[in-house]
Amino acid sequence: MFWDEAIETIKPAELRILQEKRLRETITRCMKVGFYQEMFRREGINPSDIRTLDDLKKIPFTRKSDLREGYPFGFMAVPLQEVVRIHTTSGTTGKPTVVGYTKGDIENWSGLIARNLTMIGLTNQDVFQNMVNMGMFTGGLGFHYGSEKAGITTLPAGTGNTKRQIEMIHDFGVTAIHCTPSYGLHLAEAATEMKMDLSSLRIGIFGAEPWSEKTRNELQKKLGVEAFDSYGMSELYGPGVAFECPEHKGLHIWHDSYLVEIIDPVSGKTLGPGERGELVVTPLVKEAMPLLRYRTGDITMIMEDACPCGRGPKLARFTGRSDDMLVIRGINVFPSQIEHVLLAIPEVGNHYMVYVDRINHMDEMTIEVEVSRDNFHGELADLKKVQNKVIKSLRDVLELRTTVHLVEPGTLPRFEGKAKRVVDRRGAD
Ligand code: DLL
Repeated sequence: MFWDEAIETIKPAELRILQEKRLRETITRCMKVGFYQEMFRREGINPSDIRTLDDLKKIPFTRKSDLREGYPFGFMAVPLQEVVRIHTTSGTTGKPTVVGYTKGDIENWSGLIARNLTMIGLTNQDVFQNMVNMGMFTGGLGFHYGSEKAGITTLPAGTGNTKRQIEMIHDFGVTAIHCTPSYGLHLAEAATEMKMDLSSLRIGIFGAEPWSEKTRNELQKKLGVEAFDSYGMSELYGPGVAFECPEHKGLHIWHDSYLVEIIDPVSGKTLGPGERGELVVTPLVKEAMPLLRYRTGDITMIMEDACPCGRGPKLARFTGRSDDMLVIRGINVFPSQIEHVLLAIPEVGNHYMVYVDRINHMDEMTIEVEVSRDNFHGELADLKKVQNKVIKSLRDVLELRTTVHLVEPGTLPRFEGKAKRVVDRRGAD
């Protein structure tokens, strides 16, 4: 069992001492990274100037776009021989963001997930089906290692083949599942169609994309589970950063491992508890890829009320992003990546529109792109090869199936001001 009472209910004064000690260790690790050496030099900061939590404000933010500069291994604070795992996630252009883990990181990360799973009541009596991608995405292996560490019987089911997933839940008496909320709804519908009894289920963990209370109610009713919200991001290890406890009012973040700030995304000014803004995190135990004041782009707030469970301050449910990143079926997509792909294909022009819809509970992305004038000879039907090329190139970069419609030159909207090429029609849900 992974209920670490001493750490999970640590008193604020003791927590501060621990955080400051770990902050200083993090600074030492960051000084092995060229980006931070250069930042400290530019800002005139001496590593020994950062001793307390108040000193943190002296350090500028780190952004996802900074990580791009270091592609692939520029942000590693240890030699590659000490990196035992690499995951990647979408970056703001064609290149992914690379995240590395030492053995110690894998221990820390799986320990945090084991704590979360224990917090929501999973034990070695449970059978857990992990229905997210087991590859470069952090969600699959992250939960897998955490749940094994907590002694839970774990099925690394991965994604796809919904019929087989449902049969496994039924045949193996699965008690807990993990997937994106949209896949959870899809699964529920498929189970109803198959007339399969999933009454062994009691807990559902849903995350990797924003979801609402309405979706929670639907998931709970249709799957017969208690639904828990799980938040994370690859740069901060992956899933397991913040997690709901059985109170279901906000997400606990482990303050011994993550230093949390909320800022106004425009001015960068620090906001207090109860004020909604962008989450900025300084991970305190990351070894291979330490980060300082990392701007997550995710909008939330620190909640004012203490939680009856005794654990530290919570984050409110995430309500959106401060940038233009889209989350499609749990996969992060930046509109700039789409543009990058289209501009590299000479047969299509640089006018395009992106539509995001939710069809049968699943996110669907449709891209309309104009054929370039040189390639249009009166019949779109002749351009099937071009259409397939666009679909394939998008899939290679985004790792996502998309629908592509080629349209005649000059038919898509032109913008005078800032182009608004992305239309998200998924609504509040
Ligand atoms: O999505 C890690 C994860 C895996 C979390 C499985 C939970 C479950 P990334 O692919 O790097 O990592 O995407 C991180 O997804 O910055 C948010 O914008 C969004 N996101 C993740 N969880 C939630 C959530 C994983 N519970 C990005 N609510 C983040 C809202 C979420 N948005």
